[in-house]
Amino acid sequence: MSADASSARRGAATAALALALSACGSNAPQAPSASASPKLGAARPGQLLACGELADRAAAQGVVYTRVVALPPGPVAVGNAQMPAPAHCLVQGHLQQRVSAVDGNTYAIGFEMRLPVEWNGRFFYQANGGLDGAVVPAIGGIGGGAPVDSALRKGFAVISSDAGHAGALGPRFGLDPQARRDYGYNAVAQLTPLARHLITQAYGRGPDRSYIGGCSNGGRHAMVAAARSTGGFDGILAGNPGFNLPRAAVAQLYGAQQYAKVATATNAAGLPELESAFTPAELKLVADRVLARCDALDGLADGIVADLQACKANFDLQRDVPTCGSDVRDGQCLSAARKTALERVFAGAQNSASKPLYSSFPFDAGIGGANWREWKFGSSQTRDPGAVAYIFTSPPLHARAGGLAFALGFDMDRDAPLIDATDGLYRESAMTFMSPPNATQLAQLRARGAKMMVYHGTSDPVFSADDTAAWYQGLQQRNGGDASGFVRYFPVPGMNHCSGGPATDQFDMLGPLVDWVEQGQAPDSVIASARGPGTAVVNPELPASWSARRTRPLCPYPLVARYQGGDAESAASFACRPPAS
Ligand SMILES: [Ca+2]
Repeated sequence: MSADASSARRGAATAALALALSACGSNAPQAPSASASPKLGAARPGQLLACGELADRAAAQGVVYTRVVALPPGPVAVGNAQMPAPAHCLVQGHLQQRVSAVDGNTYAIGFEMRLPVEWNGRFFYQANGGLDGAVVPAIGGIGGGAPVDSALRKGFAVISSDAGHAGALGPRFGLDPQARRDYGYNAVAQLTPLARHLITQAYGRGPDRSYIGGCSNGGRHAMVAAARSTGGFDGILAGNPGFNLPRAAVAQLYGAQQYAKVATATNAAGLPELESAFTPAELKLVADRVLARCDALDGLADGIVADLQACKANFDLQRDVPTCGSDVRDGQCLSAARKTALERVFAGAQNSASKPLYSSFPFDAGIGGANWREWKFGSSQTRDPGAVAYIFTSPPLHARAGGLAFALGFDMDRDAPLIDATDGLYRESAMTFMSPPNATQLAQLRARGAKMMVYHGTSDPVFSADDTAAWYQGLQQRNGGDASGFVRYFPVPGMNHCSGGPATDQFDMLGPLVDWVEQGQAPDSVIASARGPGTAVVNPELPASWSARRTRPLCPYPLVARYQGGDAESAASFACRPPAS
């Protein structure tokens, strides 16, 4: 990227911010927050000095470079997408290769780093999703669905890793205690100094500013790094963060048990077919009734429930959804048993003593879609049983039958506590290695001037936006009632797990984060766009009544986007305001 292009992009970001500020009308400029933290200096651009000889220049004990190559500008394949990239140096390798004494497998922390020729002076740690296990191309996510830009294109030097295990192992890496720790927090701790070392050798100096970002498990990595103060990151971007991931996985198993009670079909193994518990029409009915009660509470019936807090007081599943007999499946009603099952899942997993095991979930407009179904009825009998059996329990429960049988046989009284347990071999519990040690204790972060932006789709089926809101409330309390001086949380109404759903799910949080860290411009809102017909990557679940390019301001919690009048498809017609009480 040329300096001119970079400057133009920054100009565009500033213009977007100005629009965002004007959208907030009389709210801006706000008084400095009680939790304001020092502003850090801006990064200075640099030039790549070396690529081919980097393997020699950056030689370090225990580090093996397997490929170092200069790449011209051009697309980089990321999954099914082609992301444009500037000329850069690609460095691939691994460190700390070892053979496990526990399972005999060979482990290493695999990584790649992409170092742009025209460097913006910044480092970005790309935290990946799922169980890790794959070195996803180091492009650097900026947040939201089908992002139109990347950290690499913005000029960051980006690192990505497999977090210490090969994907071919699936969840079985969890049998090795060190692989658990690497996945939980240690890969970030090991790779961040290596990335700084590579940057120093490549550009002649270290990064001026460092950032970490990701969604889902990547959001978890970012929050863990924030709370552990790993790596001294200046800016942290956490999307749909699974910061209580083992608890969320247990809640998934609890969900499977509830769906099984109302399933009407059986699979080849004679077990309940979870998909049959709720038809798409039945879940669409619930979403429609949520909209009927809650959509207009933000000032406009537009298919978006911006005031989720007010919705909690206005929507009642028992009252607002018609009840019918269990044999009626016309999509116009739910049986009493189905209501009970859904109510239990949304109230949150619990054990037989009614002790909460995870979090409640908010009723929202996005529960009728494919992503919601896939997580609730699919992952709860595939991914979650595997992760709980191999990675999150001490001792692991992998000797049991897996999959759906594991989910249905999981005892919420006897088995759920194993995510907090240790033994002679597994000396850190899953909650210890996977979660922030104290998620609301971010005093170090604040003191050194770091800033954090969190976003979460309120229709996320696996990590609850309620859990993130509760975390933010706790953070507020710990900071004299206002944490907005260094941490802001942006709920994304209707969005499912990191993207999709009836939502304006395309946005750039990284640009505003840099402006906050380096310019002291706190993000009073972030503009998000819909991905309707005609856009580059169409969101198939966008309601037909929406403009294909609808925009909305995402507002920092607890503020909500309230309609002020004007074009209903434009962010400029909304302002961030306190929720209705
Ligand atoms: Ca609305």
